[in-house]
Amino acid sequence: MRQNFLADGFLAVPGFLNAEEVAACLRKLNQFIEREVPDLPPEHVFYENKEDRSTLKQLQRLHEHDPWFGELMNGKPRALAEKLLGTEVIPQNMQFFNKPPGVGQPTPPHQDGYYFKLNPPEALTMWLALEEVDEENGCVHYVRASHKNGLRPHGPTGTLGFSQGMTDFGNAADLSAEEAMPASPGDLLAHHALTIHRADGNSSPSRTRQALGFIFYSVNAEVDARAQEDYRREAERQQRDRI
Ligand SMILES: O=C(O)CCC(=O)C(=O)O
Repeated sequence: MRQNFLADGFLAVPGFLNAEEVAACLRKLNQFIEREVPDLPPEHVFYENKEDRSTLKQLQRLHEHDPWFGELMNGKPRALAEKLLGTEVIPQNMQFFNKPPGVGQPTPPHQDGYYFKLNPPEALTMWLALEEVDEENGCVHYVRASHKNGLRPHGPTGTLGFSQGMTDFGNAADLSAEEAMPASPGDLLAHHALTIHRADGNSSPSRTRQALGFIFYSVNAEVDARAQEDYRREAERQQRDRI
């Protein structure tokens, strides 16, 4: 698995969680969204349309808000992250990603390393499907082996939750190496911090597109605290302007 991950910059692990485990995640999430989300700090809760609670698109730092999520992250995902990166890891963020039917916006092409501000950029993100995800409701697309070519330029996107996107994405090499990653409930995707990825919006009139994200940094990666703080302030400012 580590060899494939290092060669391609991403890996798919079908059936990472079984049906019972996925059902437990969905139960817990539904309960959390109903009971806890109204009291979370606004910078941890993103809606497509703030006036419409059914358009919830992202939750941040789940592992800090509820120990159930922390335990989940520190179990199988953390063990796999250590295998793939080949080092001990620091759990950094656990997220909920949804694309609500009809209104779920595209995820702009980006490299997570641009957001992380790490040196060296040794980190990975896992993305766990909680329901059927395909081209219609906005599956993830990866650009194979793109993690080998360093960070590309990014700029503001106007997309809440993905405020920065690549400004030079879409040349012939990007497009020919791009791969759609449809997934079934319980399937896990993992990508390196430099792997280019994106997703379309949700064009289904009725299906949501719910997933969990887990971010792990290698213990060898140092955060450029100043660059990260500048970026965090800017992202919060952009979000406040929209609230
Ligand atoms: O859920 C998505 O559309 C993309 C998620 C993503 O970009 C990430 O986990 O790094």
